[in-house]
Amino acid sequence: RILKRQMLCRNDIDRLNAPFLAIYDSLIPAEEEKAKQKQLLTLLEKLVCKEWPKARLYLYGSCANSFGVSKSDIDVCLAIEDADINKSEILLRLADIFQSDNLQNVQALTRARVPIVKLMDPVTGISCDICINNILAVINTKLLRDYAQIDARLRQLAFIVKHWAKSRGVNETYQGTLSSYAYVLMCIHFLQQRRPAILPCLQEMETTYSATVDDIECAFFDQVEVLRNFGSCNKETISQLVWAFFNYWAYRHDYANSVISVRTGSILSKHAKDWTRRIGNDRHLICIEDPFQTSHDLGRVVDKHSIKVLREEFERAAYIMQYDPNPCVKLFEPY
Ligand code: 3AT
Ligand code: MG
Repeated sequence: RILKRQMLCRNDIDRLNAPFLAIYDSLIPAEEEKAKQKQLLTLLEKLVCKEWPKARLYLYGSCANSFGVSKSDIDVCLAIEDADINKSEILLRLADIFQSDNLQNVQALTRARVPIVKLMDPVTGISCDICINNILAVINTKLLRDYAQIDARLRQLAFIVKHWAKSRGVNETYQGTLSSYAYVLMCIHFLQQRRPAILPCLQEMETTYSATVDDIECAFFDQVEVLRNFGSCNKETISQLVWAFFNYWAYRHDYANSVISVRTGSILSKHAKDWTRRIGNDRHLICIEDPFQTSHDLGRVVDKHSIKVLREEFERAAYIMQYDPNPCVKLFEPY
């Protein structure tokens, strides 16, 4: 009888596959939008190279890691070797250059945690943030993009989780909730942990790509074409995975002792990382290890108040997945 009941549940949950996939499809950016992003990048490259012929521009973040929904802003990194000039001067010079070329809303934020120039291109309507020499972000963008190519369920799950987080107001680092980057890492880790695993751990495999940035060695397996069948023994569907993801973060994750680590494809202990107490502003109430800057906890923005908000949202989502007659609507209801 128990088996029959489990099968019934499975059927119930699988009824949600089509609506979840429809939501996913509706969020994917159109080719036309991708083309506009390229067009803007080409324009910026042309302007930047006039001033610094050896400089390069890289797209990073969601416009390049394949986890970007439509109508997102783009993140650009200017890689420039000239060590003599300081970042603020470069940003101010960039702002001048862009302003003279009729780009709009140009603003140099030289005092921000990550200093940037912001602008809006009136031709494509795209807004853009440009930072300087944030090469680790370019590399973590590649890692995420490579993971996305291994199993289609990662991109589907991450789109749904990001959409849920934005709708529910828990994708705001300045309010103590998590960044999109952190949510994508949570999805990758979750799929590494399924049995059979849906994703491998690229940083534990043979090195086919490596780069050293600020003394940090970034090495991983990036020939992901050969891993296209990696997760095929696991037949879980998107709705089962969404259910299990929220159930994990609502009831199964050990917030007191565990750190999730995409780098090792496993759970580490807070104790081993010495993340057991508050140091400065790092409270370590939910611990997500950055795959390259391993001393960096992406959960460090979370405080005593926002951890409660976050956990209640995970519980709400788990409850809806289990009991609500119409989870695909209720899950994303604005808060
Ligand atoms: P959105 O679609 O814009 O919400 P995104 O993937 O662009 O998502 P963010 O805007 O949060 O994500 O961040 C842009 C990129 O910057 C993503 C990642 O490559 C890098 N990044 C963000 N936060 C961190 C961090 N704390 N440590 C290292 N890299 C980070
Ligand atoms: Mg972004």
